[in-house]
Amino acid sequence: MVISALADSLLRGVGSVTDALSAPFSDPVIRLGVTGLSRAGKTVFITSLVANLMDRGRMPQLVAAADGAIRTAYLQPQPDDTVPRFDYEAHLARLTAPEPSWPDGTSRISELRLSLRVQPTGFLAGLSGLRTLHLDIVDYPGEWLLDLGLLDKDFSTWSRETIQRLQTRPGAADFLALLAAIDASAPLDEATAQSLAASFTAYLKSARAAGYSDCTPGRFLLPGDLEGSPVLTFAPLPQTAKPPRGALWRECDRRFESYKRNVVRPFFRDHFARIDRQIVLVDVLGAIHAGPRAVEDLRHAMADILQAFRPGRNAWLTSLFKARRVERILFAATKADHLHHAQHPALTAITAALLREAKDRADFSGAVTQAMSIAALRTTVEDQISHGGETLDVVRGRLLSTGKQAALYPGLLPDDPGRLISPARSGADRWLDADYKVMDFAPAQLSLRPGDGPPHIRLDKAAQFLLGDRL
Ligand SMILES: Nc1nc2c(ncn2[C@@H]2O[C@H](COP(=O)(O)OP(=O)(O)OP(=O)(O)O)[C@@H](O)[C@H]2O)c(=O)[nH]1
Ligand SMILES: [Mg+2]
Repeated sequence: MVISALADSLLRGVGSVTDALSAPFSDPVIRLGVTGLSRAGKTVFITSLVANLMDRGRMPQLVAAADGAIRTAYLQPQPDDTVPRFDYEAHLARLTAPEPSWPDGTSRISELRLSLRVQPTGFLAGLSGLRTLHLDIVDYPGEWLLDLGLLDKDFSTWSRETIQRLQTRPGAADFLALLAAIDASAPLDEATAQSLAASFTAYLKSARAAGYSDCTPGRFLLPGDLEGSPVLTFAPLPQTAKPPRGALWRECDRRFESYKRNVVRPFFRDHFARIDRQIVLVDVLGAIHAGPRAVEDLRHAMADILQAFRPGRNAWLTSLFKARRVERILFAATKADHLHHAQHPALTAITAALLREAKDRADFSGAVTQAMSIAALRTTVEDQISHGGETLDVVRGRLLSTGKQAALYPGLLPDDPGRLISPARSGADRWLDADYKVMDFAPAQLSLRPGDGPPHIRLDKAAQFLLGDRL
């Protein structure tokens, strides 16, 4: 407790001293951040990545796996004692069970250390011996990055903007009605604060279910251990002239500030600022399926999320990063196994275009970035069927709902991303010239050969981009 009262900068200072002291005796570490909005595919990605780094038979595009430089990979206790461990074994067991199933949603940060024993090959082979590299993988919700935007706002600005946004969003009617019925300058009554917070949370949930991505404060949707605490018991309120002491408005203002200080800042300080490499998983296909509004909202949410990777914008974040920065950022469209590979380049182009504006505004302080389409766990096989005299490229898999095999033709993605992004920007309600489908497939039953990890699409290429240069 005393420590958390110290200034952020002081804390960072202490951290770097211990890092420096232990550096000569410790092996190199890469901290890989894995993020994305809810259901983007983080848990499946980490599980499959770790399994495929331990059994590297399906990783030909990861050079150090293909040429045998990685000798072994094994799990070790992670360095951070207070962060929950990523439950790799349980997730893998579910995905590879005789009746495989998807992992449950995750609402908090977790971490796993995978250590790699590497023998340099080629020119350096004779000169150096086996060395160890630790890969610390950190799984955290992308929604938490959106909270960075709250740090610049005071309660009245945040309230005004949020209430304005609510007017056009589905599921906000109840909360707006409740707001209309209360007096924000009346003395705080905890039951009122609770019902406002509950109603506001219900709205955030329905906005998210309707495909909206920008649903801050992030912990309202993913409370973890904070559920029910005062720091999550507030809601945006209309500005009132000079709310008296003890008024509901004052107390919500105080809790909003407390949320920033006790929830948002510690996450950025203790976790985010220590990341070296980052993968941002994006369910682009899901948004396209949900329609133009969801695509537009995803574009905005991504731009907001990416602010966090441009610390120059925020003085406080800059002071945390000091000379450090995130070196590589991969933007990966997930669940590419819903598409025949002929359409993967179009999906990658749409992903890059969605991020374009955010990327153009700054270069992420020099980080190397790339867009890619991947499937961490491939659930389908490709096929062609003839339909009305046409040959269609389809994928086949087992439906999650019925367990039956089905063929999916998700629609033809345009080669020019502008054909989706322009109507989304101009506020169209639905796609004019096409219809896009997704189906929920169950994980396929696997019979893995010794040495092979779970099947995937381009996980090896993603790993090469994220870590290849350090192996
Ligand atoms: N077909 C296919 N579906 C996937 C893949 N990865 C994830 N999914 C689907 O996406 C859902 C969410 O995946 P998770 O890995 O749990 O996503 P998450 O980002 O960890 O989700 P939260 O923990 O809720 O934030 C899964 O239940 C699957 O239905 C993939 O590689 N292929
Ligand atoms: Mg998860």
